Amino acid sequence: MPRDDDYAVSGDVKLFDLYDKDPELADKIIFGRVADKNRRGFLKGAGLATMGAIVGAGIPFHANMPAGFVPVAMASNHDPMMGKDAITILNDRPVNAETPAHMLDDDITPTSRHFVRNNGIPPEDMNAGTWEFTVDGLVDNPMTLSIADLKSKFEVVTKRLTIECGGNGRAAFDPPAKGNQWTYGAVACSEWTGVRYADVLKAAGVKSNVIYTAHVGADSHLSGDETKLPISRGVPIDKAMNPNNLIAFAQNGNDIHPMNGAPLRLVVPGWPGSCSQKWLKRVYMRDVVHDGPKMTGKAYRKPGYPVAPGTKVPKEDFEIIEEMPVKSLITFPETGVNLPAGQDSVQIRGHAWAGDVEVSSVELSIDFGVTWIKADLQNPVNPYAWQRFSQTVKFPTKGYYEVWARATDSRDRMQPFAIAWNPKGYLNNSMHRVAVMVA
Ligand SMILES: Nc1nc2c(c(=O)[nH]1)N[C@H]1C(S)=C(S)[C@@H](COP(=O)(O)O)O[C@H]1N2
Ligand SMILES: [Mo]
Repeated sequence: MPRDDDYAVSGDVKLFDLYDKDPELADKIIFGRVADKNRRGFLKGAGLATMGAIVGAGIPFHANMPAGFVPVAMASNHDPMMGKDAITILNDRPVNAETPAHMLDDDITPTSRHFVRNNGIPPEDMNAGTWEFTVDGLVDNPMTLSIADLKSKFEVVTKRLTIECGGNGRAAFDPPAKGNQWTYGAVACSEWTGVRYADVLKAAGVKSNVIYTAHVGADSHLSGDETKLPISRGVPIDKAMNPNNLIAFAQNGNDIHPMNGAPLRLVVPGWPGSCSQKWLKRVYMRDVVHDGPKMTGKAYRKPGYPVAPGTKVPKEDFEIIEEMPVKSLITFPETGVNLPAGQDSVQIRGHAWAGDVEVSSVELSIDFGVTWIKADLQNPVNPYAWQRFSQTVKFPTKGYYEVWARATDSRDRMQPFAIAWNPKGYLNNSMHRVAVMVA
């Protein structure tokens, strides 16, 4: 049994370290006692003083804090940044890297800040000049095309498209879910140039019995087994025919980055990033739901009904994840910011997006969700581009605050405060919170 002083409480206490080692003791240190899950304002006396010491300031709205609440200031533990423009490397074989929220402030995500999610080993040959791409399966005119053919035969279009990994936000799952422990940064909105997936499918003549697509990339399986694909996903033919999906050969006006699928990739926005096959070599049309690697079992699936955290769910109750849920991200200020003395207001900025539809409003709270302030929200520049929100908020006194953001989509679905837990850790669209210290 560790003793209390094994956990020196200081400004650098990290939420995860503390909770990993001994959650009950952590609760005791943070909250003074095990949290009463049902009421607000339980925090007083020593607990409040301890929490204030950890976040480094008094907490003006502490009476509004939900029971069992852990200030976000304690949870920001980005590793030293390296690699692709200082984004956070989660894994190097396969390569997985996410971008801290405050580095996603641009309307168009620079290539150097586009997250990377690889399931296998990228191909060595990414030569755009010799690349061949095939459309076959249940089509009238199977075709093999070079990138030059794609450019000459089809209309070339440029669109800003949001790609988000289905597992973005998994790190917050409790109990934890296996897989990349993405925090917030497995999302990006780059500008992609290519031809419409739908135009190519129409030219190939999709047969009337087709219900699903199948996508194949040139990356290889981690095991080295050449007969295995690391991932091959597909989408229902109706989704494939959406005119916003691209077969892209350029990212932000240049060649696609090698880690983002050079020289050719699918971009199927609004659905899990896994639908956007990188290093695209082939798509084939099927009269059954595609059953490639990571389509079956529990991959990119969740139970068809809500489950309590930790529930074991039978495999047959898992359903393929389709549209991604409404979400927002605060990209300015960076969490943990100290406002200089004399400054009591700041312009909050970020982006919001919503699967196949638009975001209709974004609201901010600085008092732990008791009151909400409507943010200015821009229209998307094109369907599936994320939408800029901004609003200046004024803090009534000095102390520790959290800014919370919640978006609502055009179907009136709103981001929740809590995670809708599922066994594989997908679709966490709980509100983003950033810590702000007012001096
Ligand atoms: N060929 C191939 N395509 C792929 C993957 C992959 O491992 N191989 N990963 C998928 C997943 S899970 C996601 S979230 C997106 C990520 O795209 P990015 O790495 O360009 O950000 O690519 C998808 N396309
Ligand atoms: Mo993903």
